Amino acid sequence: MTQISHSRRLRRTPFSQGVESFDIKAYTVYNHMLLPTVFRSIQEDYRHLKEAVQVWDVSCERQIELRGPDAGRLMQYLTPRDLRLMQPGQCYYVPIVDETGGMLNDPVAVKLADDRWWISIADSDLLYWVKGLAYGLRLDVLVDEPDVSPLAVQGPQAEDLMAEVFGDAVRDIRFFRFGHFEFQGRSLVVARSGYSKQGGFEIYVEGADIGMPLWNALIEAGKSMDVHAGCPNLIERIEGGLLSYGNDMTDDNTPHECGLGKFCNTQAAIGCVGRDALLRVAKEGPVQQIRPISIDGDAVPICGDFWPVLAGGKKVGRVSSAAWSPDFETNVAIGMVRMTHWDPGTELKVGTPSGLRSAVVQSRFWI
Ligand code: THG
Repeated sequence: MTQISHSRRLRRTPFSQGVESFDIKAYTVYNHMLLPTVFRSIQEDYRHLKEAVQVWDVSCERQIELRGPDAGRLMQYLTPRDLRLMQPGQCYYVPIVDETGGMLNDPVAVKLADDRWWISIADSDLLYWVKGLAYGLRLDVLVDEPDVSPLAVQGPQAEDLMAEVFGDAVRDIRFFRFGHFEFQGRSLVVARSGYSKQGGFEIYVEGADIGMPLWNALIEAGKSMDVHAGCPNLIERIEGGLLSYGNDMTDDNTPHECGLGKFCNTQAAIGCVGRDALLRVAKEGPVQQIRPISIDGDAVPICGDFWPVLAGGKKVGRVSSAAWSPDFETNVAIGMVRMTHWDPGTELKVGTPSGLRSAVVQSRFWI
């Protein structure tokens, strides 16, 4: 098998040693960092995620820290989501757009204090855009990438495992909220969030030195729960409609096209970059939008590039993610479909590498 060469530019993580102590089969590169994609097999990882508990090295969800009196102002410039009611202790999923309303990233914003935020980014070099805005607008704020690496604990038994390591108080953390919890004398941000629909937590591990001690503590405490190293699972995230920046959307798409209009309050987001452009598309409505699509036939291959979506021989969209779902016994997919063909029940064709397949627009994602 062909290998990938390691160097300082392809960053390892504070948990890489832990990941390698399991039988890691494949990585991808995300924010210039290793992100595991397969341990036993995508199907076995999927089943285990839905039945047990996994520890995920998601260090590649890098943080951009905003620190200073203008931190909140800068954060509101970055996103069309209204942040005025957001309190310290809350996380928000926030679309980040450019001056044309194009998506630059879809991170989780973590409000640590009025003057201190983390932006937990998806796979794009957002740091330079944020630094550029802070400098260009002469804001009184420091922008940098701190030594913070998220470790996710996901699955139905996540709460029990977390309680073993951090105490029963973690059970009281509400969805998209966080608290501060001690591990080996260090205070860590622990949120109820994560890139799966199975429930769980994300620990924002501050200081690479406690990465392996924490990894080991979780694996040790989880032995009776069949804990295993895991990673964001392709099948489960498509079933759940969790979008992947760079795959399902790029800076060519507005949040409204991505179905993220519910995370935009553009009218209220005074100062937000791209506000005028977004007000325009919000009024007119998008002409294409993300849709759940089922694809007929046996298991499709990996979707490494757009697959054309056709109707009457004409291209009306594209599929960007697809996988066989054992639970729903169909191929589940995420696509961008033109408004003429986006109604639930619309019958389409998808050009996959294994031939032209029949497909149907769904009314909602599967989980
Ligand atoms: N957690 C953290 N950082 C991240 C991700 C994460 N950075 C990269 C990437 N994932 C960013 N993208 C997403 C996409 C979806 C969600 C979070 C981050 C998500 N969505 C929920 C949903 O759609 O059901 C809930 C959204 C809400 O209701 O607010 O969780 O996973 N730290």
